[in-house]
Amino acid sequence: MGGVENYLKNQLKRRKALLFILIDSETSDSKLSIKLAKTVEKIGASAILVGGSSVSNQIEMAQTVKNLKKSIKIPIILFPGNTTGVVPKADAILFSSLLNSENPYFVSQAQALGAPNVMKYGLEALPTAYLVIGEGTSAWFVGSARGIPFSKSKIAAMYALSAQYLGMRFVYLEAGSGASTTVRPEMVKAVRKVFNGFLIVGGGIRDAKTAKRLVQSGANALVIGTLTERKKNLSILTKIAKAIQK
Ligand code: 1GP
Repeated sequence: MGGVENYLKNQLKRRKALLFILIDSETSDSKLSIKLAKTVEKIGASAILVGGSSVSNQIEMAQTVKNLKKSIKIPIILFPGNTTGVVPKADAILFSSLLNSENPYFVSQAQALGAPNVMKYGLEALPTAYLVIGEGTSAWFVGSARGIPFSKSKIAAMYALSAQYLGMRFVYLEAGSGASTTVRPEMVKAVRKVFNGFLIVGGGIRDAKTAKRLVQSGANALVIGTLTERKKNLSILTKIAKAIQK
C-alpha cells in the first residue's frame, strides 16, 4: 500500500467520508482549474481527480496536472478513461477495470497498454473496480458498459464482491457525469455489506441531503464534477463537504 492510499485511510479516521473533486481538463481551462482546486482544498476536499471518460487530449491533461501539482497540497489522482489518461506528475491513479464493460479493451487491454507508463511516471496504482450504473452517460457509451440497472443492487453487490476476491481495494459506483439520478442509497448499502474496501460513489450528486444519504449508506468518498462548473454552486459544495465529513 502506498502513500496516497494510506493518506485516504487516515483521512477516514478523522472524517466520516471524503470529498473528491473531478476536474476535466477538457471542459475547464488551466487557470480556472487551479482556482477551483485551491478553493475546494480550502473547503475540505481530500483529493482532486483529473480525467474523465472522454478526455482525448493527453498534452492538455499533462499540463493541467503539472500546474495543479504546483498549486495545491492535496493529492492529485488520475481518473483515466483510456490510456491517454496516464500522465506524469500526479500522485496516484485509479487503476481501474470497467468490470461491466462488454468490450474486453476496457476490462484488461487498456490496463496492459497503460501499465508501463504508470510505472515510468511513478504513479501509485489504486486497484479499482469501476462499475457503471444506468445508461445514457458518456462513461456508459465510451466504455461500452452494460449498465447495471439502478434498481439492481444485488448485481452491483455481486460485482463488488468479485472485485474484492480479485484483490481490488477500491470500488467506484459510477452513475456517470451529469447523470440525472445518482446511484441509489439501497445499492450503496448492498455493496457496503459485502465489500470491505474503499467505496467511491459519483455521478449526478448535486445537493447535501443526497450526499449525506449516500454516505450514511456506506460510501467512503463522493466524487463531484459537474456541480463545480458554476461559481454560484460553491455554497452548495461547501454544504456537501460539511454534511459528509461529520
Ligand atoms: C463522473 O462521478 C463523476 O465521473 C462526477 O459526476 O459530474 O455528475 O458530478 P458529476
